[in-house]
Amino acid sequence: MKLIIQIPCLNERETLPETIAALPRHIPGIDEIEVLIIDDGSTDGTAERAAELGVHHVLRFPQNRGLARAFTAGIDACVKLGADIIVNTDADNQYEGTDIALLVAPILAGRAEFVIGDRQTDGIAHFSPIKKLLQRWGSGVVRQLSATSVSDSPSGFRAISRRAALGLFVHNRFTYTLETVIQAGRAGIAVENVKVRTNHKTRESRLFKNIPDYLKKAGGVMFRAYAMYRPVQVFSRIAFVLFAIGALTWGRFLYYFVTRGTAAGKIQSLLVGTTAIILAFVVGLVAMLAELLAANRRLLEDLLVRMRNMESRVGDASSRQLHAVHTTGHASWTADDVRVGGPTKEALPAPSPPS
Ligand SMILES: Nc1nc2c(ncn2[C@@H]2O[C@H](COP(=O)(O)OP(=O)(O)O)[C@@H](O)[C@H]2O)c(=O)[nH]1
Ligand SMILES: [Mg+2]
Repeated sequence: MKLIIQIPCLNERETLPETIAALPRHIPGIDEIEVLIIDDGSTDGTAERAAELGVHHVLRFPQNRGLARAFTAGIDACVKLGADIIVNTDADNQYEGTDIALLVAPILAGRAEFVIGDRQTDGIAHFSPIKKLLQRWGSGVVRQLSATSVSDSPSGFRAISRRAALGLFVHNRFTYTLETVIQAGRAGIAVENVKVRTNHKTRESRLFKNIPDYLKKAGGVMFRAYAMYRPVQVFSRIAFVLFAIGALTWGRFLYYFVTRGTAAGKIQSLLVGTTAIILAFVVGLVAMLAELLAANRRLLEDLLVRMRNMESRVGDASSRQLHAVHTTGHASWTADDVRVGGPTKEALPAPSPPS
């Protein structure tokens, strides 16, 4: 059983040493642990620092492509590198590294394929009350949209089985966290929550400037993801509302026409009602088209899953080249290493100051 811990990074040279040092070198039930860094166009030498720190693989983008793309490229690389389980964590040592053992436990036990670390945001001292409220409300909305019981959907601390990873697709550029939960839930993947610990804040978030910025981006992502996975529900509800408006305004017109015998002064109702009913039919047609497109998307996704699976089994050199994964040559961390005093935390090079 091989675990690859992937860490998306944007200029994380400073915090990477403590993040790597905190990762577990051995977990019961796991034979091999490797670390993959996704360096998304960092300009502070993150990739070089990572190699010095003993990470096993570095995937480097020459320029910034954003976290969502880095996450999916990392997942793709991990599958090709033979991961049975992939754990995603932050480079700012936000999550307690030893809790990775808790995250992978439900997958090892065969209960779940997608495990989300619940940061228990209500207890985090540096989160403002409004941020806590929004986290709670946002997770509630994602629970509804995904039909799962996920308690902390924006958490980036996750464990994903190889099978679930093969079927993950992220279409937005801002964040993978919400869309992957909605997708996993709708695809019938078993999702589980695990309570995890978080560390002190090392710096401000690189992803969102402030709460309105987060709401704007996350709201759009959630709506698009839901519309993509449940198109008929979204568009037929819109069509129903339009039809109801049309029926009411038409009813108003008819009422006056029948009781007063004249349509004078009620022509606007007639116009609004007719327009709303026509729009309802158009949106109804859009719902049918969206469902046809969704059927096509499901077929394409099925093909992609098979292709990813095949690619990961074909000789790995070419596929690694395709994704520019540089393998550093450091040996995997195994249970034997720990017994013979191999690359334990203490053996890692001490963090050096940034140049
Ligand atoms: N690949 C990539 N990683 C990023 C980018 N922005 C942030 N990250 C990484 O994503 C992780 C989460 O970012 P962070 O600032 O901690 O966000 P927060 O935990 O939501 O406050 C960290 O490991 C960052 O280095 C980006 O544009 N590309
Ligand atoms: Mg973070």
